Amino acid sequence: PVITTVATTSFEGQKPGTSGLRKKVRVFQQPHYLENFVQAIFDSIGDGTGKTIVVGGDGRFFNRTAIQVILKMAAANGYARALVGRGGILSTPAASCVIRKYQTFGGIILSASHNPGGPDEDFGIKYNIPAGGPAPEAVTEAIFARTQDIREYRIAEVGDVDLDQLGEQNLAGMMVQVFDPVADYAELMASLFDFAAIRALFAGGFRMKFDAMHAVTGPYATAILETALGAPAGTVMNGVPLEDFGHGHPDPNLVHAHDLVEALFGADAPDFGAASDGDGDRNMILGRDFYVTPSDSLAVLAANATLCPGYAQGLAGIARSMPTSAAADRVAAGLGIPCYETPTGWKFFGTLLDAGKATLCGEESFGTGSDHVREKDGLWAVLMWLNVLAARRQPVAEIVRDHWAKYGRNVYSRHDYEGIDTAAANGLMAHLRGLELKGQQLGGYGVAFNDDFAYTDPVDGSVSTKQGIRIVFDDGSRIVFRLSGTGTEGATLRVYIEQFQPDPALHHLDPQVALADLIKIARDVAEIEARTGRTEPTVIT
Ligand code: VG1
Ligand code: CO
Repeated sequence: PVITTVATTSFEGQKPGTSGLRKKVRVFQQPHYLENFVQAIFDSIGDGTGKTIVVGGDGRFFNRTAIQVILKMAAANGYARALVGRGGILSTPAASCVIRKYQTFGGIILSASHNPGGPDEDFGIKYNIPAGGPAPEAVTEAIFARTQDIREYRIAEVGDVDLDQLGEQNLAGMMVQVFDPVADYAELMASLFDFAAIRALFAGGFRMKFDAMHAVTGPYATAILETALGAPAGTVMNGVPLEDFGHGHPDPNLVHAHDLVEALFGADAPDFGAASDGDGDRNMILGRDFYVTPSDSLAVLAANATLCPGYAQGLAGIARSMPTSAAADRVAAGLGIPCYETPTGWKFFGTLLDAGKATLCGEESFGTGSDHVREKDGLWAVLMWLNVLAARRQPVAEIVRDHWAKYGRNVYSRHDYEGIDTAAANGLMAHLRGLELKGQQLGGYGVAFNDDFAYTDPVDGSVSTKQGIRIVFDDGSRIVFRLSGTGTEGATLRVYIEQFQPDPALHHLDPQVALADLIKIARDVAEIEARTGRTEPTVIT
C-alpha cells in the first residue's frame, strides 16, 4: 500500500513557544523529528478525513522539504484537499486570510519569523485553527503532550508534488491545489483601504521605500505597492525571497533593517519607509528622519482608523499585549471604547477578535493587525499608514507629534539581552519574582506594585500565568521583564521601559535620555550585569 505507518519514538522538547515550535534546521532534519510533530498536530486537532488544510511558509531553507513531508502526511491522514501557496510561499497573514476565506480545517505555517534562515539557522512550524489564528494554549499543550507519547506516524510513499505548478495535482488520493499566494490577500487589502487615494498620493510624487528583507513579503509588496498602487519600480527593496534572506536577519527594526534606515535617515530621503519580517506579519514604520515605535503606531492608526474605508464605522475596541505601551489605552479612552491587555503572542487576541470585542490589536514587537485576519499583518499596517497619509497629506513625523500633543507621549524603549546563559536568565527571573517592592523607593521612584502578569481571557475564561514581571511606579511608569519564547539558542531577556510624558516641550527627547533613570533602575533591580555579565543590551528598539 502507498500509505505506510512508521514506528517512531518521542523527542524531548517539542514544545511550542510564543509562536509555534522553533528549532535549528539541523534539529528538524533528524529522522522522524518533523514527522512526529506533524502527526502530533493531526492527532490533536480532530479527524481530518475529508477536510481541507492550508500549507505554506516563508520560503526559508527547508521550507520546500518540510512541505513535501506535510502533504504526504496529510494525504495519509485522510485529508481530502490541501491548498498550497506556489513555491511553498505563503506569508503568515496570507495563510490566515486563506484559511478564513475557504473555511478550511486550519493550516500549517512553516516559519521562524524574524529569526535568520539557512542550513545552520532556524526553522519553525505552527498550526493555525479554522478561525485563522495561531492555536490557543489548550491546543498547543495537547500537541506537546502528544509529542511525548507518540509511537507512530502515517505517510504516503509517493513522489513529490510540483510546488511551482499552479493548479490541481493528485497526491495519494488527496487533491493538492497549488494557488497564487498573493491574489486572495491583495483582494482583501483592496477591500479595506482606499486604493484610489493611495494611487493618487503616489501619482503626486510621494516616495516610499519598502524593505522586504529578502523574505516573504517581496512578491506581496511588489504586486500591491508597485503594480496595484502605482508606486515607482524600485520602491520595494530586497524583494526576492531567498532561503537565507541574503545572509540577513529578517527582523524589521533599526538594527537589522539597515538598508532602509540608511535611506530614510540619509540625504534625499523618501517620505515614508517600511519593512517587514521573515513571514510578513511584522512591520516597522519610518518617516523621513523619523522612527515610529510600534506602540505609537498602534495608537496613531487607532486614532485615524475611520479615515480608512474598512474601519469607517469605528472601532469596537483595541487590544495590546501587556509589555506594549499604554499609548493605545489613551486613544481608546478618548474614543470611549474598551482597551484589553493580553499576554505576549498573537494567539491571545483570537478570542477578542472572534467575539467582536476588539477591532485593532498590537504588540510592541512590530506587530499590528485587525479583525480582517487572525494574525498580525505587516503589509496591512503599511497600507493603513499609506491610507492615513493619503487622507491627511502631512509628513509622518508631524502626524506623530500632533498625536503626542493631543494625547501625551508614552516614552518607550525595549532592551534585549540576546544569547545569555539559560540558567542565569532563569535565576534572574526567579530573583525578580521573589522581590516584594510595594511601597519601597527605587532610584527615587516609589513602587506602586510589582507582580508576575497573569491573564484571564474575558471570552473563554482560560488563565495564563507567569507572563512577565511588572514593576509599576506611583507615577504610572513601568518596567517589565520577560524571557523570549521564540529563540533557539540560550535565553533572551527583554526589558521594556515606559514613562508617560504629558509636556510637549519634552516630547522631542531621545527615549534613551528621557528614560535614563528607569533604565538604570531596571539594570540594578534585576542585577543584570552581575547575573549575565552583560553591561549593555544587544538590541535596543
Ligand atoms: C516575540 C515577540 C512577540 C511576538 C512573537 C512572535 O516573542 O516579543 O510579541 O508575538 O515574537 O512574532 P518573544 O517570546 O520572543 O518575546 V513573529 O513575527 O515570530 O511570529
Ligand atoms: Co513574524
